[in-house]
Amino acid sequence: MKIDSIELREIRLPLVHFFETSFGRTTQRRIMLVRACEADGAEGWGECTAGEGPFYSEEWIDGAWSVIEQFLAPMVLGREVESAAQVCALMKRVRGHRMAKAAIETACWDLEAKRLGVPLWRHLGGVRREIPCGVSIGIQERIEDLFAKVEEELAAGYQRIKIKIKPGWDVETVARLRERFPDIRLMVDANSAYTLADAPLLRALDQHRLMMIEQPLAYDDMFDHARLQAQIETPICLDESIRSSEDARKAIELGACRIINLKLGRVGGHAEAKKVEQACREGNVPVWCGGMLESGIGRAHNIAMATLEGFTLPGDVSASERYWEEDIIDPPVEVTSCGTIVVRDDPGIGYEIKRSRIERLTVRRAILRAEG
Ligand code: OSB
Ligand code: MG
Repeated sequence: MKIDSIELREIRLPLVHFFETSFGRTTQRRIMLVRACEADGAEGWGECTAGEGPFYSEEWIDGAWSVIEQFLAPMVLGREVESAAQVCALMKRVRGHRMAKAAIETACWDLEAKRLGVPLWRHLGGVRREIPCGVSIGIQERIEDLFAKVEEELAAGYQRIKIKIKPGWDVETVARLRERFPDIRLMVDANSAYTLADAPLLRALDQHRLMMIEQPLAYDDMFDHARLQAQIETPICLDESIRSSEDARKAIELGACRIINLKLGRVGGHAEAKKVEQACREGNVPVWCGGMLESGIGRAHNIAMATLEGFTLPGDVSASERYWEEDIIDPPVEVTSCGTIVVRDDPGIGYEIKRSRIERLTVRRAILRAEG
């Protein structure tokens, strides 16, 4: 494989409903898409999962755009590699910036699978044709709004409900939700809103039989999570803290979590995600696929990844219609009445790219080519 050009585009997509976490509210996504091409015109698509601001992690769309233009694209363009699995090694000299790297790397995987004429999920080594799905419900203005949302998602068939929590929207909210829905599979995500001093509050969640509590403590911590896990019964799931397979190995060994939320962008692409999945399988830690409010392209990559063996729990990857009036892929991602997504068998990510829609939504574009 030799990438001849990388096209970057920024598109703007308004969310159907605002999405609020402990670190802020999003109403419109600014999404960077990557199209990687070989000299003969073969192409693949990837999506950068960085947010609008550096709040979930240090990365954000404008930083990712710059680091790709100035450093990452020049490291990849015109360089011959055996396969997409080697693309991340080309960018190794750049530290961090994993979402930016993943945008390029995942596009290369799509390209390679299309060239081979196989669906990406098979090319990655996936073992299931149907993935179990849950939903992530943001912080609401009123508890009644939360009840209505949960009602709606259960009616649609989703297998588990995750709600975002923050100080002031936590124990009481969970208690009322549990009272209203005694038997559902329920979990919470704090996005680093607490410290170890909040252990008593977090322990109060134990009685509500949650599947897990996601990232209660600092985004860059493992040590305090291990301490907290020793004090609570609810399994801790790490999201922000796991940036590589090495992080996964250390977190597991330390007892910092019992479950891992695996996000493709956060770990730097499919090759590293496969390593994280493997580390978790070896450590008997279940994984599930997280989401970053992706458009259809990122969503399709997530679906392919979630077919790997270790993905045994329902993830945050749900139907396009929950996010967008109209997606940029065809067909949109749909969920069955049993709360699953059935993988597609077309080559690569398996969905058609809606080029004219992307063209209309584009607010910025760059085409990068090998020097000389
Ligand atoms: O912590 O999992 C998270 C969205 C943006 C940033 C961080 C997170 C999330 C979600 C939404 O929970 C998952 C989704 O529906 O895509
Ligand atoms: Mg999370």
